[in-house]
Amino acid sequence: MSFYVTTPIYYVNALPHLGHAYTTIAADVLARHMRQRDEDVFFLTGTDEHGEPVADVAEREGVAPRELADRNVVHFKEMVERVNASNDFFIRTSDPEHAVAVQRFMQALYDRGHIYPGTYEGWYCPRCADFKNEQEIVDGNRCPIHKIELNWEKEDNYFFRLSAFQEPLERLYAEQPDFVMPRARYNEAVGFIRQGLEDVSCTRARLRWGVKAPWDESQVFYVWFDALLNYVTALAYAREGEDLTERYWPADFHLIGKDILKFHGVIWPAMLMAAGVEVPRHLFVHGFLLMQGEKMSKSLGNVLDPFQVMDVFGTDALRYYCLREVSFGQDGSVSTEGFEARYNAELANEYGNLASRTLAMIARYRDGVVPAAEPSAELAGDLDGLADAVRKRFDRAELTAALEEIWSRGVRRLNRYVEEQAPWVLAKAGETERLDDVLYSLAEGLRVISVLLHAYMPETTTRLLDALGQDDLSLDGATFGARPGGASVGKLPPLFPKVEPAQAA
Ligand code: ME8
Repeated sequence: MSFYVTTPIYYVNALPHLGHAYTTIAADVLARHMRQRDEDVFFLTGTDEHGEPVADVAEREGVAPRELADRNVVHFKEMVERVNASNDFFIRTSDPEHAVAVQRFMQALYDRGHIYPGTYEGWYCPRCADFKNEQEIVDGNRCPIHKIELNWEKEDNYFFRLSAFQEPLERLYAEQPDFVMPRARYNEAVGFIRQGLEDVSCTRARLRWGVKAPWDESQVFYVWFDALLNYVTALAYAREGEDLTERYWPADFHLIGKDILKFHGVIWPAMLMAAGVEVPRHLFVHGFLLMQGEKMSKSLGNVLDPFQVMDVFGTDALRYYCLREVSFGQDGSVSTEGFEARYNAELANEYGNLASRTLAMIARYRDGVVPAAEPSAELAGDLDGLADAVRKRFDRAELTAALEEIWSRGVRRLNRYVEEQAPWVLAKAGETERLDDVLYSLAEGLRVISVLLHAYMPETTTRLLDALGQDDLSLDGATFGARPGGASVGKLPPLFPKVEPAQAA
C-alpha cells in the first residue's frame, strides 16, 4: 500500500527554527515507521518561496526575492538533512515545473467557472499573507499571530468561489470524522465552516513575485493557492520521467501546525473538489512549541536554535525530546532545562543504561553470545501486543502516545526486570539456566523496543541493533521471542554520553 506524508512548505523569508524542525521530524518519524511496515512511502517537504512574506523581506534587505529564496533555501535543506529527515523530494515553489502545474490547475478552475473578477477590501497581514476578519484582529488592528499592525488593502483581483463549497465541505466533515485530527481541530474547522464561507481572493494585482494567472498576466496567484498545490504538483516531477500522482495521491497525512488549519481544512479541500480531484485522507494538526509561554517564531525573536542542540546532544536526542515533551497535537513548552532533564533521565539513564548493562552482562557472563533460551513470561505480558498498540497509534499519527507506550511497557519495564531478576545474583549463585533466560529476554526485549523506537531515533537504534547482532528493522519482526539466541554482541560506546554543563551552555 502507498503512504504519502507531507510537511507544510516553509517560508524562506528567514532562517529555519525549531518549529520547522518539529514538523519535519514528526513527518519523518511517521514516514520511517511506515517504511518499517513495508508501505510504499513518499515523504515530501520543501519551501514556499512566493508572495508577500518573501517579497517584503527581500525588499527590506535590498535583494531580489529569488536571491533571498536561493540564499535561505540552503538553510532549510540543511535543517532537513540535519534532523535526518528521509524525505523523498524537496519541493521549491519557484521550481518551473511547479509554476506550470499551478497555472494548469488554476486555469481549469477558471474554465469551470470557480473563479471570477472582483474587488477586495480588508485588513491584511503581510507576514501571514492573509486577510483577517473583524473577529480575528486583536488590539485595534493587529495580527493575532505576529502582533504587527495590519494594512487596509483594496484591489481588483480574482476570487475563488469558496462559498459554493459550503455544503460539500460540511458533507466531507460529516462523512469523514477523521479528516482533521485531533478532534478539537476538527471541531474548530467545522465551526469555521458553519460560520458561513465567503469567497476568497486568489490573485494579487500589486505583487510581481509569484505565478502569473494565465488568463490575466497582470496578476499573480495569491501565495496560498500556489503553496497548497505543492502537495499535488510535486508528484508529477519529483522523479524524472515518471508521474507519481496515481501512485501516491490522495495524501494520507498532511502534517501542519494549528496556525494554518483554515487554509488546509477549508480552502484546500474546496480547491480540490472544484478541480474534481480527491481530497487528502487526513490532516494532522499539531500545536505550537512554546518558549516561556510564547510561540516561537522568527518575528518574536525568541528562537531556540535546533542546530546548537543537535551539535551538543545529537540529532536523535532532539527528535526524541520534541515528540516526548509536547504531546503531539497539543501546545507545549520546551526549554533547555527540560531538554537536559529528559536527556539525562530518560535517554542516558533509562534507555542508554539498559543497553549498556545488557550488553555488558552478556559479554561478562556468556562470552558475548546471546544465550538460546526461553522468553520470560513476565515480560511477555507487557511486550506482547506492544507492536500492535504502536501501529494503532501511528495509524492516527499519535506519535507521543506511541512513544509513551514504548517507554512504559518497554524501556521502563525492562529496567524493572533487570532489578527484579538481578542477573549478577543469579551468576553468583550459579543459576545457569535462569540466567540464560534473563539475558536472552533482556537482549530480545531490547531488540523489540529498539525496532519500535527506530522511527524516532534512527541512528542510535541502528547502532544498538548492530551491537546486538540484529539488522531486521521490520515491524513484523518486533515480536518478543521471535528471534532465537545465538547472536554475538559487540561493544557499544554510550548511546547518550553525559554532556558536561560547559558544553551545553
Ligand atoms: O505557514 N511550533 O510557513 P511557515 C510548532 N508557507 N510548529 C511550528 C512553530 C512552532 N512554534 N513555528 C512554525 C507557512 N511551525 C506556509 C505554509 S503549506 C502549503 C504553506 C511549523 O514558514 C508548523 O508546521 O510560517 C507551522 O504550520 C509551519 O511551521 C509554518 O511555517
